[in-house]
Amino acid sequence: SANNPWTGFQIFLSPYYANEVAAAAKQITDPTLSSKAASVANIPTFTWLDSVAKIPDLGTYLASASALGKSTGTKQLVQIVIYDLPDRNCAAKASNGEFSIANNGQANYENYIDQIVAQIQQFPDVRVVAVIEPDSLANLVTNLNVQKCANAKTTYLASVNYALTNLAKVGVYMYMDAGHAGWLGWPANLSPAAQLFTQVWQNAGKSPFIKGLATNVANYNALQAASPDPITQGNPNYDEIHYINALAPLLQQAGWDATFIVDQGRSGVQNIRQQWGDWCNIKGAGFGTRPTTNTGSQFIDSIVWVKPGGESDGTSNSSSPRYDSTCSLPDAAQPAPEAGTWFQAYFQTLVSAANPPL
Ligand code: RCB
Repeated sequence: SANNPWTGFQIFLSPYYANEVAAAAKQITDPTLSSKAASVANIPTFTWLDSVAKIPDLGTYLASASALGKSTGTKQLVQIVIYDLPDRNCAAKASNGEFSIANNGQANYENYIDQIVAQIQQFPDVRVVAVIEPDSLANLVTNLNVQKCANAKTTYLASVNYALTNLAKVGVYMYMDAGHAGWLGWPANLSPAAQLFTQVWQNAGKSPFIKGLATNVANYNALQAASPDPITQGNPNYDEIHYINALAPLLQQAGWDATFIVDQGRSGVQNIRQQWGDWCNIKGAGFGTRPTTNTGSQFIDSIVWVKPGGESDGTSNSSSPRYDSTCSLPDAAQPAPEAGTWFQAYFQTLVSAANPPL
């Protein structure tokens, strides 16, 4: 726990999410539900830097966190997601990004990282923890049959390396995204995944700031399921703890004592999906276990809420350029707005179905 980046720090609450939640709670007429909804603003989530335009917000948060740390005497920790790779989200459409490989994407990405680094180095008293590029390396493990992923492979690797090496220089604690139990946790995917992650860690100089891996980001799996969801179809790694317990030793064999963080923000209700690969605005989901470093596992530094619950996974509007048919499946809540934008009806279900209750 001395190596746990959260130890001794208080998590700085994202003002952006707190505002979204406060506005959402005001729209709820039932007073009990409304006050439960409002309480979500006190639960820490991650800030997704999913475009260059969001970077100035990071500067504002770091300045506020630094001032708060000084006035309260409790050091602050800011949680961010690095999420702007060129040809982002290569196997799906809902989260396509602003940069393309064909149009200067790698240089644009390096500039994006440079701008983040420039903000962070101004506030050495604020600790920063980052999730690195959700879905990207996982797509390189399982989706090289998709043309866009095959084409992106060298750019993803070079860009992730740039992010890791440069963020390490300013002391950012990092967890690379590692999909989830129902993706890389299949026995056939485990060792290719371990090989890729250890390779990336080695190529980035084995920095101690590269702590390990983040799992279940924006997904719906339990950390510890009471029993296997039928959709897990015999996968022995049917929840995140089994996945992590299977993956960690493979990383250790390669010399990396990696630790994990696990997103449980929307994992409160289980057995609600028709297929394990379904990921878009799953109907009936509830907020899950609150963020805590009391994880019950030597491998897990913290349970976290990476995906801000209430923000959409993708639009169900089939005429949108970012339409992904996954968002129209029978287990997807509809109508759903564009990825990252507020989905009021969905938020209300997360609140009422929260487990533990709010
Ligand atoms: C991403 O989608 C899905 O996992 C595995 O194959 C099997 N068996 C979105 O693109 C993820 O569940 C596949 O290898 C192997 O033995 C993002 O936009 C799904 O989560 C595996 O690849 C063995 O019976 C979104 O942000 C992921 C597949 C056996 C993100 O999800 C998708 O892969 C898995 O099947 C059976 C949020 O998590 C990407 O292709 C599904 O079970 C299957």
